[in-house]
Amino acid sequence: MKFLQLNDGITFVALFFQMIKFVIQRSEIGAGTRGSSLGPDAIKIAAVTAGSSLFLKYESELLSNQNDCLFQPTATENALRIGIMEKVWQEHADKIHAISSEKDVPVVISGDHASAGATIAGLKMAHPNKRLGVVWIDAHADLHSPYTSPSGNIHGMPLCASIGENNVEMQSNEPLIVTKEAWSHLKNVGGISPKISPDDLVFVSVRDTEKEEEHLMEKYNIKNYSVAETRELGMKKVGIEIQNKLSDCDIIYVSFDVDSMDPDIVSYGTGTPVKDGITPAEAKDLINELLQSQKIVCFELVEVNPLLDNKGNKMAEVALEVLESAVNTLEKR
Ligand SMILES: [Mn+2]
Repeated sequence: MKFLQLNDGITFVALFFQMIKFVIQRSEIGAGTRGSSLGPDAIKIAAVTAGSSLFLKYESELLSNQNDCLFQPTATENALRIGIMEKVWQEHADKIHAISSEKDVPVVISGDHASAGATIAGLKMAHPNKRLGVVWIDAHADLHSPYTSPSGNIHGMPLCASIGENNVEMQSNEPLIVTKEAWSHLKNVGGISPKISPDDLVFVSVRDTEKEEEHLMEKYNIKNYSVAETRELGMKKVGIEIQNKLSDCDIIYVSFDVDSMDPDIVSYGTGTPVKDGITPAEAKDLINELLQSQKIVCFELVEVNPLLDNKGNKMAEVALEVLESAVNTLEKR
């Protein structure tokens, strides 16, 4: 039950149990290319231009960020700015925890995809005894750790943090002690690790992986619906299959990286574009199919980077369409 405060001060009791709340995360310190911190604002500008009331209709919580640390050099080359990322994740996870504990549904709009590790932490903090499934719609598997990452960019590591995996079998780096300690803290945000089982993780549209990540995908037999397979089955069937696969999960989080989409169809307005992705229509169809389920406790959209857009603000405009359609589906459940 919700008590809503109207502008004129009248309070009334709303007869519904869940409310959608936007969470705006402008952190971009997990990315290797600059500009994704502007993604959430680019989406809001797209909403103004389109005359969309999306951001009027729902409350927004704006998280603080540590992006000024980008002016400083970082010593932890295998996990860049990981000490500062701890602060970012803690605040983000606490916010998701608070919203999800109220049984509200956070719809998170983030800069870089590192944020998803904190979203998963917050959901697990809110629901420690529930089995959490994750649908990861992305060109990338984000299954690196400081022990394997070639770039040190933490936006490639959120899933290893969530499954509590270092992947030392494929170790190529020797992280500093300070890096190892901070990594351990990231894995343990909320005091629960691992937060998800690799059995409860499904990929869609992943098509740019490194051997270290492929090792984990094979080791844990993590299903990836390739773009070709989604075309063969159709997104409705893919959505149903994913729900069946995650049928033992109590709650499900859907994480949508806009680079899952084809940059030649949408635009290059994202940090690490990869050709031959899904179309915006396919993304909407899949997300709508998944979000009809009452098990969905959170939806996140990440990695819009207007500084890289070759078509004006196109990526943010398409992201807005996906977001509006996702929120509509959540409303109708
Ligand atoms: Mn990606």
